[in-house]
Amino acid sequence: MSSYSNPLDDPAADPFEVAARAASDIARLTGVPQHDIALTLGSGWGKAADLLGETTTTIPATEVTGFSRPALAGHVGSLRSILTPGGTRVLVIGARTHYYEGHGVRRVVHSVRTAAATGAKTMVLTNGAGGIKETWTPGTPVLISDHINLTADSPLEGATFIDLTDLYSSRLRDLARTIDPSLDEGVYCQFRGPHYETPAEVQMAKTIGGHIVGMSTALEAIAAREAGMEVLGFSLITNLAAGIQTTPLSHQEVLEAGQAAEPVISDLLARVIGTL
Ligand code: 8IG
Repeated sequence: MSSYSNPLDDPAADPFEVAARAASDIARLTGVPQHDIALTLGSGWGKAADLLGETTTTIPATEVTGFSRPALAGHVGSLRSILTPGGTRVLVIGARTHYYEGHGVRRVVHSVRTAAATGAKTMVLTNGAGGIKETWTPGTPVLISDHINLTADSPLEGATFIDLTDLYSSRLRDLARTIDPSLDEGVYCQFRGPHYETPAEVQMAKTIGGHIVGMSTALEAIAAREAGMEVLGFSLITNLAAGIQTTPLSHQEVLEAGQAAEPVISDLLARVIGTL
């Protein structure tokens, strides 16, 4: 037995083997041997799972190998198995580990590797984020078209060269737009956080081609691609990025914008997942 409280913290551990153990925990605790789609719920998206179908099991994430306790109230630390009306099994991950928690990138992408090990072929990643495009107002959901990873880190270990072309599947984005043709899209910049950006950093992100600023998703998307999954990404713009909006950013405002948008984005997400 390992002496580490989380087996991923053992440098000698194989993260894919830990993910395989987590997937077998999920199969045992849910009675569902395989899931088809995985969905990570970010800030503002917490209620979106309720409309997907029947929740057959809810598991505290702490009962699954390798999962960390959630760092933030409002980030629900649970995994849910949902059966959609169309018969699809969706694994809902309400237990994101953020890079800024400082536990290393293996912990950040463990849920994605676990999802792949349960059999999921599609990874739907959602987040709350800051918007750079002036046309976006708080509460606007947007598709992620690509990302710029500003963490200077990678979930890939060793000489693992993975192509990231069309990482945020254009096929899945097109499908999402059949549900809501007004959905805009943008390039997501992952910053380390947990501080928000300075206005100068937001201008840098804009200059290098970014439209959305956040603290998650890019590293997870890379791991999903490595695992062979097709990725769909959504950001809920809960605030305009620093300097784009003239008032200071507050976490409370971010939560409120998420709550206000909840019914609309929940319906959107349920309908999109229904077509996958
Ligand atoms: I919600 O403005 C949310 N998350 N980096 N910047 C970054 N992350 C965020 C922001 C933001 N808003």
